[in-house]
Amino acid sequence: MTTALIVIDVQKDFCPGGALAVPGGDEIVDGVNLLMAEFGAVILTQDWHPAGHSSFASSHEGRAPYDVKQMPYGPQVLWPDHCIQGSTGAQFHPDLTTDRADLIIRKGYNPAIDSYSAFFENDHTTPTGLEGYLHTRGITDLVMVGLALDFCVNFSAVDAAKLGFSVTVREALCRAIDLDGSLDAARDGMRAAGVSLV
Ligand code: VGL
Ligand code: ZN
Repeated sequence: MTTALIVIDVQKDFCPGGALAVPGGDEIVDGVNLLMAEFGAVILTQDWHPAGHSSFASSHEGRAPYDVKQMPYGPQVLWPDHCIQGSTGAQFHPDLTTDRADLIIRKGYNPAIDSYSAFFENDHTTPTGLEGYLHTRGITDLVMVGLALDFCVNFSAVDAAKLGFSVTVREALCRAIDLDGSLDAARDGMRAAGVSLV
């Protein structure tokens, strides 16, 4: 059994002062750095959108951030512009230890589809390649931490469990956006998928 630590989207735009700040997002950084020492494999994810991405409210006439829009692949929350490729906001939090990362997987680069999950775009079909990477390394167990608990951590954990990985989410090293009950719904969904919340 090989376990990997997956650190989700610990980026400037998801921390206080960022474009899509998750309350307390920066508070997890020191703990995440310490946790890395316990794992033989560390993988970081990075939200990485082209300018004008379809998940941005600014890309849709008459829409405001946090509106929900029906997309061909289902409902999509419209976000403030965030994590634009090459921007300062897309950078990892400056205190995050990135040297330990074996792999940095970027997601959300397809202009027409958002990708909360580290495994599939929001159509739940288009893969990022992470599943194959983990399988070929013989990794069967995953521990997940990061931002935001109710969006990208949630979608990544549920997809991983559905793919057959054993998944643990360390809630103390996550922070949530909590939009209209999204945190409670995420917890229920993760538990139903067989994710261990500790
Ligand atoms: C995320 C909203 C939009 C996340 C990414 O990392 O949870 N949330 N893009
Ligand atoms: Zn995003």
